[in-house]
Amino acid sequence: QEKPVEEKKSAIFGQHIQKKAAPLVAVTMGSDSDLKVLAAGLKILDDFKVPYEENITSAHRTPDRMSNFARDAAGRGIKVIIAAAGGAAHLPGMVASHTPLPVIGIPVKATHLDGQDSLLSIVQMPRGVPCATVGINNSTNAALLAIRILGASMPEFSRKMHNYQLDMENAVEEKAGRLQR
Ligand code: RP5
Repeated sequence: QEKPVEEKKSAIFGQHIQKKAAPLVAVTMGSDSDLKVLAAGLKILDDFKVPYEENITSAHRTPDRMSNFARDAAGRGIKVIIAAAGGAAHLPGMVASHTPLPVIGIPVKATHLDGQDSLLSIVQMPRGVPCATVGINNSTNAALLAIRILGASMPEFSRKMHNYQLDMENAVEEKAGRLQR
């Protein structure tokens, strides 16, 4: 998958070299089976040219890998974490317990309970350890929320978000206009 790159001029060779921008958002998931749900959100991050990284860290199957990832994220320059999990979806909450960064949980519809199990597992965090929770399978909103958080300190993302909102408004106005004709 193509990542945003920044162009830099090499001091030694005088040529333009492409350097991958350091990731600002980390997207983690409990299993590769969550990837299909994440696709829409990853597209949003691509469209907004947000540098991001993806990985798989299961709270239950790889607890050490998960805690190492969450503990190191802030030190590596990550600003927001998106965590997707289904079933007994403890990943977003456990990641939030290991980092001071904002964490956005995506409940994945993975079992027989239509994703209600994941939703309740993520949203019912104890006081003191917040984990923002979007709707079931709604990786689009997770990505948009991550971009809004970045936008609070990075005007370029705030500007892009404003344009996204204007586009959305125009699209609805256009449909409404067509209905009225
Ligand atoms: C969770 O269990 C994952 O996040 C996934 O949604 C669900 C099922 O995982 P697999 O059995 O498909 O690997 O941990």
